[in-house]
Amino acid sequence: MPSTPAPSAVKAALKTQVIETPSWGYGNSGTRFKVFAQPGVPRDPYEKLADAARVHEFTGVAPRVSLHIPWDTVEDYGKLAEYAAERGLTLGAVNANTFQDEDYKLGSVTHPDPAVRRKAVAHLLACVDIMDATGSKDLKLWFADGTNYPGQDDVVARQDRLAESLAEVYQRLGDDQRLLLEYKFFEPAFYTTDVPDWGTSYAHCLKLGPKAQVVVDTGHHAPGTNIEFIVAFLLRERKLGAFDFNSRFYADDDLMVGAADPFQLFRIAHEVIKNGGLEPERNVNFMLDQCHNIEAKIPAVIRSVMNVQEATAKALLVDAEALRAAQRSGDVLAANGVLMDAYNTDVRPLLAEVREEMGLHPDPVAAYRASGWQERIVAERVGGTQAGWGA
Ligand code: LRH
Ligand code: MN
Ligand code: MN
Repeated sequence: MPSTPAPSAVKAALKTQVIETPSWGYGNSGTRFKVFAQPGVPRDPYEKLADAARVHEFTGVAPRVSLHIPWDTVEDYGKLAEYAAERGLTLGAVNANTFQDEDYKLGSVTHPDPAVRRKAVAHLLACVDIMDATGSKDLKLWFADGTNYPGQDDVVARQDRLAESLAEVYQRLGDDQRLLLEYKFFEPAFYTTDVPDWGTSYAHCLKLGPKAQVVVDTGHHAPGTNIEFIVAFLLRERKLGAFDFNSRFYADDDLMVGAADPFQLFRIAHEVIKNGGLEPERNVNFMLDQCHNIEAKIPAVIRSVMNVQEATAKALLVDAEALRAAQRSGDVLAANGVLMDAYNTDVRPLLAEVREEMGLHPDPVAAYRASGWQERIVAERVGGTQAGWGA
């Protein structure tokens, strides 16, 4: 007999999910060809938080904001955390940036010159100081390091330098802080990348210890890669630290999550749910890593949060018992049918109910548009800054 999960349990689970939004998603961004500035965008990290607070106000599930250093440099990080707290927010992952400095042309933590490596590690350690001040728990590392030409550098020596640098940063972490290592298969390096895939990230994290975990950025894989398999594997190994959600048609497009392939997002969410990834003790950080180059930014972040919720809701609706029974009996079509039934459910009414039960408007984008915030920031903020990305 089918035993679809009780709506009350599905709703309760949806209310516990936290989606962290990126500070850089609120600023102007673009491609290497052009940045299209939008009126009213934040001029400093404080204004980014003010916008993030609107996303949380209308969705109820986005109370944390990732920072990117130096894009979000401020004098006093304690003050920034207080400003966030006054708006019902906390500061989330601190993203280190060792990819926009002249010195890093040949790499940062894997650079052949020890002086450059020192500079890069010093930046990572400074990011942990910032975490101490903001109360952030996650140090998120993505390295642009790699080579463009065969023979350019010794790939194994680069792995050694990477391991040594990571170990020094790992030592500096507090008991409740984590190092999250993100991988990406290419760009900006085009021949070798020092952390190109989950296996490389996993191997380094394994060696570092329990406070090191892998970040899966959904836009960082070759076309056709089965991302949900990676997610399932890492959850099984207790090494999935976080997601950077976005979607891609071609490469690292950073489009809104769920826009390009909502079915893939559902398959990922299914592995998350099935393997305990939503349980708070697993501490998987569901982050967005997106840039809204041509669309209105705040509503786009709201839509992205909703897209993650929709995929999660569908995954929660999977009839796990029926799925297991079909799998045990080798009924391939029935097993696949169980997943497709969940995927094909329109969960929007369920999520509208969840929001109403949380005291929110059932349609967060409409509520945002009616709030007058956009008109206010357009009038008040003159000379918005560019997100570091595309700068
Ligand atoms: C790299 C990346 C990484 C950076 C962000 C801005 O492509 O995904 O997470 O910090 O983009
Ligand atoms: Mn990312
Ligand atoms: Mn990326």
